[in-house]
Amino acid sequence: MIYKVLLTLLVITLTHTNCQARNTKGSQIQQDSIRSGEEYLDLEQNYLLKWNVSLTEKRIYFEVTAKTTGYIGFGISPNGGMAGADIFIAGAYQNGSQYSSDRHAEGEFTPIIDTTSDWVLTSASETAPHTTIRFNRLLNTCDEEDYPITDATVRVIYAMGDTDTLEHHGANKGTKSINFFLEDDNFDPEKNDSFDIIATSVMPAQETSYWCTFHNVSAFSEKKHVIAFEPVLEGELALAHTHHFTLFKCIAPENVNPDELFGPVVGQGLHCFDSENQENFPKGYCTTPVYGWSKGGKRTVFPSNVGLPVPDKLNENEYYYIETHFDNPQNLSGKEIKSGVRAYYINNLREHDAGMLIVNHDTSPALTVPVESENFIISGHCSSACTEKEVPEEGLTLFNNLFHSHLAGRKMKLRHFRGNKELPWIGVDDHYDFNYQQSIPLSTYVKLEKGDQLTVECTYDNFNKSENRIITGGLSTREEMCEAILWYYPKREFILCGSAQDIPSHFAQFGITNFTTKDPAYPGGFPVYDILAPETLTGEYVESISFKFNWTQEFREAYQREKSTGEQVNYCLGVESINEGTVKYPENLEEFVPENECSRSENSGYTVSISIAVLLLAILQTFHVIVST
Ligand SMILES: *[C@@H]1O[C@H](CO)[C@@H](O)[C@H](O)[C@H]1NC(C)=O
Ligand SMILES: *[C@@H]1O[C@H](CO)[C@@H](O)[C@H](O)[C@H]1NC(C)=O
Ligand SMILES: *[C@@H]1O[C@H](CO)[C@@H](O)[C@H](O)[C@H]1NC(C)=O
Ligand SMILES: *[C@@H]1O[C@H](CO)[C@@H](O)[C@H](O)[C@H]1NC(C)=O
Ligand SMILES: *[C@@H]1O[C@H](CO)[C@@H](O)[C@H](O)[C@H]1NC(C)=O
Ligand SMILES: *[C@@H]1O[C@H](CO)[C@@H](O)[C@H](O)[C@H]1NC(C)=O
Ligand SMILES: *[C@@H]1O[C@H](CO)[C@@H](O)[C@H](O)[C@H]1NC(C)=O
Ligand SMILES: CC(=O)N[C@H]1CO[C@H](CO)[C@@H](O)[C@@H]1O
Repeated sequence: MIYKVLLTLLVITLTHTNCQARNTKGSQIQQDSIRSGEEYLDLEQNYLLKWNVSLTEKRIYFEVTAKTTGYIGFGISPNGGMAGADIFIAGAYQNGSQYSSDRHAEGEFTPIIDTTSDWVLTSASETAPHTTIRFNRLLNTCDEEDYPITDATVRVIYAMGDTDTLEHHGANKGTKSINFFLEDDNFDPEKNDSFDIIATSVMPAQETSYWCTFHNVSAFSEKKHVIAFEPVLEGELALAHTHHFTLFKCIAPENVNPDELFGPVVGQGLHCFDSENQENFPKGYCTTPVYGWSKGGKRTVFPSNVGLPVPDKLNENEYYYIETHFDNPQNLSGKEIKSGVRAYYINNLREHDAGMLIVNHDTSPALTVPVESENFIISGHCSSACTEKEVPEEGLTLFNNLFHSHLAGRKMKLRHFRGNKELPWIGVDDHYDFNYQQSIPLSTYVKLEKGDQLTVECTYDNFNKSENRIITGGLSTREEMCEAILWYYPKREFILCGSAQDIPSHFAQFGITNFTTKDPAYPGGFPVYDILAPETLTGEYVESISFKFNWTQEFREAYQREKSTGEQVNYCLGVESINEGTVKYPENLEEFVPENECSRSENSGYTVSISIAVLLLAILQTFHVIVST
């Protein structure tokens, strides 16, 4: 009898322990929703992929309809190629029977069948000229031959066979970046009112331009909640040349009529950073970022308890400012582009108002990526001193993140520290794709408390080895940025928090003892730095440090240490702006180690130490049961 009680309790406690183990995310709040979407993987629209993710089942369901009566290949790859890809091949024979195999590829040749099969085919049917297959997989199968699917961007690869025999698929293959966790499927744009903030601009005839436009949104007589933002890019020109844009809100100073201040410039545009025209445009009042979109991005839908409050003041027109980055490598002129944002709003207000915070490393020469470097890490910190002042007692809930870097960006990570303890990463993207930047709903919301530190880590490859130049912080896509743009609630005036080495200290590392600045090289660029001393390095900073400086192995190592773990100057833009003090990683850091779901399941759910704890608990509880009965 006692054994039976013990056994029952053991089972109960074991289940209980497992539940707790899954909730080791500490201050995070588990979201229980289904993400789904559908996309053609090819331009010809011959391969349609649909998916849905169940966070509770930790499983992803796929359906592919492809214009083939041969096999359908689907895979997830580290970089878009075959090597290292996790591949599923399936189809239906003419006699109706179906086939499938879980495979992986070691190169550009027929993928090898996995030792264990983790993809499940639920149906395959063929109606010429199409085949439809349905299949699913655990997000993390714990099979080393499979690729774990996370809430980061993945590169999917696809192929369509001419026949059911697995032979070379010719041109019928390709790759696309997708984030399977994006869309919240309970949003129906048809059912909501919206307002547009859309610019019609003539794209400047230069390779890179930041074009800024002013916009007017009609007064609302009562408060609304914006619950989704959707990019509007009309036509192929807009899609091809709009690299990214940021929507800012314009706020007039007190006692100034916004209609008088901003009204005259509505509908007009200018080079955002062109020093000549600035005084005619009141953009200094348009500094609150509201929404960020980048190439490849989709609609951003808010969680069901949050909305972005509009307007700031009832019965007053609101003014916005869009900073659009156009890519125009062919220097096309006279091309009119219509791009901007459609905001969907509701009248029945939700529980919370939303705000936006940028955590970054400053965009300056202090962000210098060495020549011929791979996996070079730059860290930008949002200091504990800053959150101590700007985060309210009850904390802030972070629910959405957009990573932003340029062409050399390879990996991005947003880390979270409380004291010397590191909490789970807020965002990780090990396959960062410049052409696919997007506000991503966090699958687990994160509580930011007073005194917490956030650190954004950006990993770069200075890929253009033939050119052999350093890459510095800057606005063009060939220069770099390092940013995490976060949505949170409840809203505060807390908008920017980051760090960088100050310029003289940064320069001192190269032995630079005297320098000067001159005007930007292009409209909107940053000032150009000229080195005056020492004599061996005189000349423009990028030229000298690329070609005159001796990048010895020893220097590289010391420089990397400084850029990732060294002390930096912090800045903080909130209610009480602070720009003093230094910041780096916490001392005696206890690093976060992600839970290894796999080692756990291999040991059928518990380890020796858990078993002992469970046994002790069970004995204690049995004792308690016996005593109390
Ligand atoms: C997800 O896909 C599976 C398989 O197609 C389907 O059974 C399930 O109902 C879907 N779930 C939702 C919420 O769409
Ligand atoms: C259907 O066709 C395939 C390929 O020709 C064959 O391998 C399989 O045995 C057939 N199945 C049935 C049920 O006839
Ligand atoms: C780009 O085009 C503009 C206007 O057509 C011209 O003034 C400019 O010199 C061109 N620049 C380059 C780099 O070709
Ligand atoms: C902004 O929009 C409102 C309402 O449509 C209008 O009354 C006002 O004149 C507009 N202002 C400008 C400068 O266009
Ligand atoms: C690499 O550098 C060369 C030489 O300056 C340049 O022509 C080329 O456009 C660069 N490639 C990329 C991808 O930036
Ligand atoms: C830096 O160089 C300028 C120009 O040569 C010179 O006037 C100045 O004294 C120098 N400053 C220092 C600190 O050496
Ligand atoms: C760079 O430094 C290394 C190690 O000190 C030295 O061997 C090499 O000659 C130097 N190269 C140049 C171009 O000065
Ligand atoms: C005002 C309005 O129509 N709101 C709708 C917006 O869309 C959501 C989700 O689709 C609906 O639940 C609302 O009723």
